[in-house]
Amino acid sequence: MSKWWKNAVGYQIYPRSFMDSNDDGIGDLKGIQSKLPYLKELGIDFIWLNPIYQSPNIDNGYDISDYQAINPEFGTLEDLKNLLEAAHAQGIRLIMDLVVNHTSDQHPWFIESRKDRENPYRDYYLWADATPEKMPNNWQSFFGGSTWTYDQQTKQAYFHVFAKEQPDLNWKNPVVREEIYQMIRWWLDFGIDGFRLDAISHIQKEPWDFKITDNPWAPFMNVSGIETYMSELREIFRSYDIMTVGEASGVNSKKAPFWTHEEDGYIDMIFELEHQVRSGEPGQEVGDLLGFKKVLSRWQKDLQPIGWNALYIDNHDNPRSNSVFGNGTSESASALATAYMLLRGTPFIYQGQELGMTNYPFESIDEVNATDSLASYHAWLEQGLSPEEALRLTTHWTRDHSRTPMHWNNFGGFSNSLPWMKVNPNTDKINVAMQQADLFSPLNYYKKLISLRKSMPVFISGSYQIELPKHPTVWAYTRKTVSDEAYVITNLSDQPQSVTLPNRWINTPTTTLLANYPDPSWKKTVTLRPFEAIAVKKDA
Ligand code: ISL
Ligand code: CA
Repeated sequence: MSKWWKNAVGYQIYPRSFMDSNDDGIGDLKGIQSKLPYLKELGIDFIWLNPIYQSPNIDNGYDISDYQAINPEFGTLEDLKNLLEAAHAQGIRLIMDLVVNHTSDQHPWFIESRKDRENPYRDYYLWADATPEKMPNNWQSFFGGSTWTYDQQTKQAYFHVFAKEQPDLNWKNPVVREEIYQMIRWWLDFGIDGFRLDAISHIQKEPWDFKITDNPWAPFMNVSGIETYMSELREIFRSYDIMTVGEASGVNSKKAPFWTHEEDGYIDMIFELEHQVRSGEPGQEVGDLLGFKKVLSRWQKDLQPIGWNALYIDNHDNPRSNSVFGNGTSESASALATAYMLLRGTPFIYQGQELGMTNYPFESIDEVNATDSLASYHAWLEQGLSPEEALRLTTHWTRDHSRTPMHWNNFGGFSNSLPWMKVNPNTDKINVAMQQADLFSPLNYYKKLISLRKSMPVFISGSYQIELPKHPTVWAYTRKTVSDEAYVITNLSDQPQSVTLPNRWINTPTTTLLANYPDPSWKKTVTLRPFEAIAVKKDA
């Protein structure tokens, strides 16, 4: 199989918020197709689409009621075929989200399953004896509250690690696995180029009497026995020329090399969730930059001998990195871009990140959409907080920040009618049209960065060595192959930072590859300007 994804740069599209072609306020497949030239121009090689399947949208498509049908809000299967063909014609591949830890409670399997205890679909899900007062155990779901919901009809409870409308599938049941595998083959035969595997490390659970000690998620995070299911998935994946990236929290950097081993790993790469380090109480959380740098460095090191990384700083589940780790400026957007895009792995750009899009200034709970955020708002109210305070605590770190519509121009340009989520008012300052016209915009910087990455093999295959490891705000590293060396330094703070460069970096002639300020200085002691980024190569 070719390893095309090693040189590739991916672009994550949140379909609801990318481009609306029919002015109903919801982004759609035709909208995405209309923006392929934009993506081509940016230099990306593949798209990852967040779920577009039929869904009651309790969790914006992560609650699927039919795996083989497209949510009409997004279009039809025909539209997807057209998008796929148009993308392929431009040399852009397309991967889809595979959500198989759970389905929607509206999936026909679950509708059957909850009918009676003897139903043939009963064992497609996880049911256990319970009473309305007493659940089978005290495990907590990711979205708050018990992992169990009692069902009056059959007087048992069913299990869900996310919302109660997202019942977990019973992977222990071989019939369920066969259904899932058939569905996967159906999509691969349809011609898609791979999958992002949602919440894949949760498919195996501990026995219900497992006692939680420190980690509340331990009973369903990479639990032993998962190897069987992953090996079966590998069998299918390896028979197609595709890429797979697993969202696999709990698969740590010591285990990830085996999961992503080039010859016999289960999948090609992993989205680790660890580097999103934050500290502080709710409502005051801040990104922990030293933690961010340390975690990413550890993943670089641990996956170096075998294994491969998926690199990202933004996605649909987190606030905008340019607000969390940056200060909302073009400089911080390009510095963060430089820091992560020149690491070893396959970089992903989340829509709008290439513009340096920022967090949304929430003013009302009506602007909040994410299920977990709404749940936390109501929990704060129940604790007696005022609506203003509850809103502040909820929205400070909500994933909704990244889900507002894409900024195509001064007025948004996403839709001609009221969008499903409000457009960030700063679209008049941060948008595609303006940045295309500005040579020094984050958008144009991203283009240069992408083409630099692709033109120099050292950024693909070179080893990673961190420099100044203890520096709290400067991230510096060396990438090295037998024949080439590149040095990358970024000041990830809004203050000037004076640093002493490693001797190896300055005792040799170098050429600047890329910088986000004019006239970068390169000598023993340099004072880096706020969010300054410099990449150089050692001369041959
Ligand atoms: O493991 C976790 C925390 O340590 C969880 O965060 C979990 O892995 C993650 O939240 C899963 O997210 C994905 O699945 C969710 C969906 O809401 C998210 O948008 C998606 O990215 C349920 O399908
Ligand atoms: Ca639409």
